[in-house]
Amino acid sequence: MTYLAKPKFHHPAIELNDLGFTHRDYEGAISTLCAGCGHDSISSAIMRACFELSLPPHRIAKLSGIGCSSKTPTYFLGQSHGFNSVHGRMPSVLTGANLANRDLIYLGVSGDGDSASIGFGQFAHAIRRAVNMVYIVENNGVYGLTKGQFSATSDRGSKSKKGVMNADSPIDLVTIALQLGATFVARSFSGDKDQLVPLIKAALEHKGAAFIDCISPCVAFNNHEGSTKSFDYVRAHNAALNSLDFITGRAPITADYAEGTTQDIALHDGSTIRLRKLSLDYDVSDRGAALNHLYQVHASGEIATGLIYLEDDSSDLHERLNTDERPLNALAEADLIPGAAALARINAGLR
Ligand SMILES: Cc1ncc(C[n+]2csc(CCOP(=O)(O)OP(=O)(O)O)c2C)c(N)n1
Ligand code: SF4
Ligand SMILES: [Mg+2]
Repeated sequence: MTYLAKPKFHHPAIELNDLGFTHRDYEGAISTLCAGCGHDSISSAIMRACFELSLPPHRIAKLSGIGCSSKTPTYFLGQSHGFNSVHGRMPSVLTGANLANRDLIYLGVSGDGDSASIGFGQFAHAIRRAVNMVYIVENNGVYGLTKGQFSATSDRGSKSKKGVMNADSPIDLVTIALQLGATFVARSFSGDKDQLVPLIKAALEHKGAAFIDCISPCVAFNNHEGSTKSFDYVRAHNAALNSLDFITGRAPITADYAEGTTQDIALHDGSTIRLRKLSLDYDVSDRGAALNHLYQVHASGEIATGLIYLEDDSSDLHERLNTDERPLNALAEADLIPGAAALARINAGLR
């Protein structure tokens, strides 16, 4: 048996969402990851975000590659569609699924090995094509599943558990996603649920490629002194730019904040992101400034977290390709084989 089903008993007064579901309806099998693994906290944040947004579980498709991180979709959203693909190939499988049926909500879950090493090209193309998805990298700086080798996101100078120094320069997926035109870019930490849950909610409501790099310490192989992805290191070096509240039409937030410290961003679906700025001069709508800021924060040994970039007037792959709005399985034979006259028209248009 590769996974354990969770018993479904719950307290009769358990909280219900707008669909009448409890958070138990968003759970999956019992996790088999190491106790304390950051990835389990991210699973729990995903479940919380989907519960709070009242998303119908059967409208969500979760896709992953290979790794401890990529195993996690088994442990959440047990009633959603799921596809555990090949190492580094999640982005192309997700792109294909999304092209076939744009009506589902796509959640790609990957690791730093899965996305920054073997799947680096796949990651890049899914982001630049603006596939409508939430793409989460559970970033622990190692290949956890294969026993802790340095991954491509491991910082230069950081030490392995056995004391070996990493001499290679790191790949920062946040910087790459910004350069590739991602319209929602964030970084968070598995140990900061208050920051992570609203970020996931906002990403789920975003149209286009929403990327979240979530630092997620590996307690078995990368949580020691000398690592820059350990719980202690990230807590001590977390340079949060902002924290946010995700406000749907139904749940306005009334808390008072000092003038100039908040910024409301209206989204397509009528909801609002309320940014509480911790770094007052930071502008989430300035891609160039974001890249510059990331460079400076990294050079000072800190880790920039929060909502790093948002382009609300975004588009997605379907809009760019002008595809039919109906899913492929809803198209009839006459739609798929329009006949000789339509072919002649297309050919004439190419002459
Ligand atoms: C094609 C292929 N190459 C290599 C492997 C071996 N392998 C399995 S998981 C993994 C790395 C996983 O690292 P990451 O994506 O960071 O996930 P983590 O376990 O750290 O969450 C590797 C190299 C594989 N399964 N398939
Ligand atoms: S090996 Fe590391 S990444 Fe894998 S489950 Fe254990 S703590 Fe998590
Ligand atoms: Mg990893």
